[in-house]
Amino acid sequence: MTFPAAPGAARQPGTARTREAAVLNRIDHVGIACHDLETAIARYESVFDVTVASREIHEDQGVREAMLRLGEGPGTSWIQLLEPTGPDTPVGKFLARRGPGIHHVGYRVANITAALAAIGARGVRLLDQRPRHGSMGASIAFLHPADLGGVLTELVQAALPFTGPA
Ligand code: KFV
Ligand code: CO
Repeated sequence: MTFPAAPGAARQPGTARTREAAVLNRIDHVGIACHDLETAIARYESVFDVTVASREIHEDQGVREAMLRLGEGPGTSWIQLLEPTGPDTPVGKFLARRGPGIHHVGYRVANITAALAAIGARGVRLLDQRPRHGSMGASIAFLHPADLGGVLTELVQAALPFTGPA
């Protein structure tokens, strides 16, 4: 079903434009906290026959991470293995409190700036007011887990839209 947008209504919660902006297109990745990245990679590779497509360090987020590819083409999604760079980081604190396991879910959006505005207008606390640099050139932003059923939620706008064959 489509909702015609009223003129000038783009910034009001509940309008067609904000509904569109807040759409989560699919799961981009599941972030999994681990104590040792190389050990976790070896385990996932040997159990699932997945391969690492990218390894990066994000000093601003306090993580070393690896992206393991699931599938091909426009439906590709990822397992993101996360090792903290120190104890006083989001993943370091999470590991100390809960141990290894699912740390966050990343959802793909078409326009992260519009999505943040729309979702913020619905009362969800934005941990990032503006997008920041994420894995593989993506723009990312986090939403507070306390407003989303205890799930730390990441919005992901991919670096480039997929243009290859389906
Ligand atoms: N999931 C659910 N709840 C969580 C959580 C998580 N991952 N981390 C912390 N909490 C809960 C925690 O259990 C506690 O709840 C409360 O948040 C405060 O925890 O009910 P409780 O007991 O009060 P603290 O004090 O340990 O943590 P705090 O300093 O408040 O920070 C929590 C939070 C979510 C605000 C922080 O971790 C954050 O800003 N995270 C966003 C950034 C991030 O996690 N970066 C690492 C991934 S980088 C990534 O994915 C990249 C680069 N990428 O491209 O995909
Ligand atoms: Co992530």
